[in-house]
Amino acid sequence: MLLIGIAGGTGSGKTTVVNQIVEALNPNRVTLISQDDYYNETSHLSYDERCKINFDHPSAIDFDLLIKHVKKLKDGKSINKPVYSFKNHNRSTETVLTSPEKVIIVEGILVFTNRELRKLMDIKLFVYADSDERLIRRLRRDIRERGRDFDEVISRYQETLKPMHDQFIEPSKSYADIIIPHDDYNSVAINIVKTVIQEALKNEAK
Ligand code: UZR
Ligand code: MG
Repeated sequence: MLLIGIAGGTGSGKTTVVNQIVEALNPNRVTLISQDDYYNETSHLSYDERCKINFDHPSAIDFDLLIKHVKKLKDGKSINKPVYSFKNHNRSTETVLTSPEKVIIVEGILVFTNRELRKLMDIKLFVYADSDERLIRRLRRDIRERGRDFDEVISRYQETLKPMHDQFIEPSKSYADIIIPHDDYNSVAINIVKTVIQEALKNEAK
């Protein structure tokens, strides 16, 4: 079993890279774990209080549960994966029964900031894009898909996203085995990554 960690700032293109890897590994199946589903359970807070949470700080993530689940998957056991609702800023009541495949991907902005989680990863990829590109993508996505308005996205960016990115996410790049520049579709880098993963799977099978 191979555990791949994928980090990178918001809007860097993590989801695109993940999809390309999943496609490239076809017909091998991949178990995908997103850090977003592991935000702390905050049902005891009101909606307004939840809106004030700093979602870009490592303390917003339930790393204990995330690590527990990753270890379980590595042991070949299934997990009940939490499901996060961006609309309510909270974990929803449902979970998804998730089984371990040969390749497990853990993706999220902060997944390299936790040492214990890092140590579980066999391959670490960091997706890199310039901050203006990321802000544009973030604006588009949050307005179109996550029900936010322009001012809300901009003030979040200035108040928490950018400072947290500079403090925690950007420095975690140094833990990466491979940095993927993703200002545009990068098929060369994806092919390299695909080869690295297939080699690792072959070595495992020996
Ligand atoms: P990606 N996030 C929200 O917008 N709302 C939430 O309830 C929880 C998280 C954001 C979070 C982070 N920051 O920048 C982003 N904020 O989701 C991470 N504010 O997701 O890697 O897909 O951009
Ligand atoms: Mg994403």
